[in-house]
Amino acid sequence: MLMLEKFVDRLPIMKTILPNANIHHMPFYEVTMSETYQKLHQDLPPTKIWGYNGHYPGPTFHVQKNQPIHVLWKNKLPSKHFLPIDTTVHGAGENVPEVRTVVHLHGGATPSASDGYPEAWFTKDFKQVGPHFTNRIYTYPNQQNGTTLWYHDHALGITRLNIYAGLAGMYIIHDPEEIRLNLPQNPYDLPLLIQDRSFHPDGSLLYPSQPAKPISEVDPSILEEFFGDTILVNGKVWPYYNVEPRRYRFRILNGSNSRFYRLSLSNGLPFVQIGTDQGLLETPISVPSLLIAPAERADVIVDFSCCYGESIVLKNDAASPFPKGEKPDPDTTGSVMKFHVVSPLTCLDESSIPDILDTVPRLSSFQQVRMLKLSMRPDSYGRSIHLLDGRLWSDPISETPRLGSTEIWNLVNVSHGTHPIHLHLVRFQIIDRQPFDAEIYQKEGRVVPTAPRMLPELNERGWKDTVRANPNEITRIIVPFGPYAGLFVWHCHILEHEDYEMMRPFFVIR
Ligand SMILES: [Cu+2]
Repeated sequence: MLMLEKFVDRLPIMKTILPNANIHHMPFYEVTMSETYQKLHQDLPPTKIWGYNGHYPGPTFHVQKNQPIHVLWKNKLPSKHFLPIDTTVHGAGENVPEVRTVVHLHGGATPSASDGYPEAWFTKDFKQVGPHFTNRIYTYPNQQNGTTLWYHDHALGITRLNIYAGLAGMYIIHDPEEIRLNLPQNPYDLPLLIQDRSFHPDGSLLYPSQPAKPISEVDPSILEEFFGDTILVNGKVWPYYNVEPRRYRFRILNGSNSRFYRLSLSNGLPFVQIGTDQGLLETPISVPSLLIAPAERADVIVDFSCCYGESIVLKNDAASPFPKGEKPDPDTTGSVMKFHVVSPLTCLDESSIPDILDTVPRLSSFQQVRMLKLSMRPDSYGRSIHLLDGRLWSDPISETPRLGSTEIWNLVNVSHGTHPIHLHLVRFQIIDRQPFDAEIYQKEGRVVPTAPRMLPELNERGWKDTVRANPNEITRIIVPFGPYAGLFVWHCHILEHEDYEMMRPFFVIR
């Protein structure tokens, strides 16, 4: 393992992308995926990455609520992948081009044709396209609550590798109504995109071609999970950031392949969480630590006004795999970044945190209930394969909610780890979680609850698009299906699971 000095590079803030043109009063953006080299740490040679507009992470979209935009995503990547492809996983066989891309706006309420279906992929200059490809230009309506979304690659069977190569960026929907809340604003409103990576000594990205217990018949082989030994924020290894003694708003995104984080600040300062994946909470929730699974977002305020002169480490103590794996080493993956409260106040901090942020109407009526098992079994090589409802990606569509209807999905996790389950298109609420008897399930296949239903954490009681489904628990979510009909996917956001069968299509019918 490469030992890199921590907190020596300043936290970069991704550039804001500007539209190339306006078409019929709609901003039109062009984004080119390309290969380039980027300094990820002062002591590392430049690292080969794949970036949107040549940057890792990609530029940030700042869009206005109810202002639709068009985006042309262009693939200018090489025809060879630089990370190890396992041709035995779904959609990644010898019969498809090695480098395929398709962009998904995570959390976007997006029509099907612009949602980035995993088989709507395209190669360089659209020379080849996948079976579900229909259109080059995507439309994002932005008719949803102001919040932090992110865009990333979603090509079938190689999503974990394309995102690991660098294909991810932030997308912030600004609601003009939010101004009345007087929350900290730019330059005190900052994105923190957290990812783990490993490196070869020459600075190149290290993604193992074999799991810890190698599979001799399959090379390269997919891993059950990937955990890097180095933490990056906004594309820099263990950065630092000089802050003023005032309130900051951080839009935290876990963009890691498999790693969960339980974040805390070394001086005990709390996070005041104001928003979840899909928008503001009803009231601010002060939490000493913040658990965040792959693809989840947390919108938080940190008030540094008390700590002028202090250096504060953003720490992580989540086990990997979560929750039963190893705890991180405080010297490496147990640290994320450092804040130095050393900058003088440029002006008085007049921001505030109001007691009431928004209304989140509780959903209660529903038309359909589904029991969906999250399970695991060995494949023919003895590797773990994770399944949704016991089905493969290629099995016929089984979830066909009606447009405008509301459903309760019971996510029954009979596997060993927490799966962050993400549904495209929709936002949902977590109703509760209930533990069940794992032994009875193993012996008889019956789900017998062992304790009462537990309400979600206070900071989970907002609109969500990704939910942590813990092992030996039934996680119930209530989901209004809309605003569009059509073909979408739901999946585990541990990318190594998503790429190996833990993803299913669903079809919203009219
Ligand atoms: Cu999973």
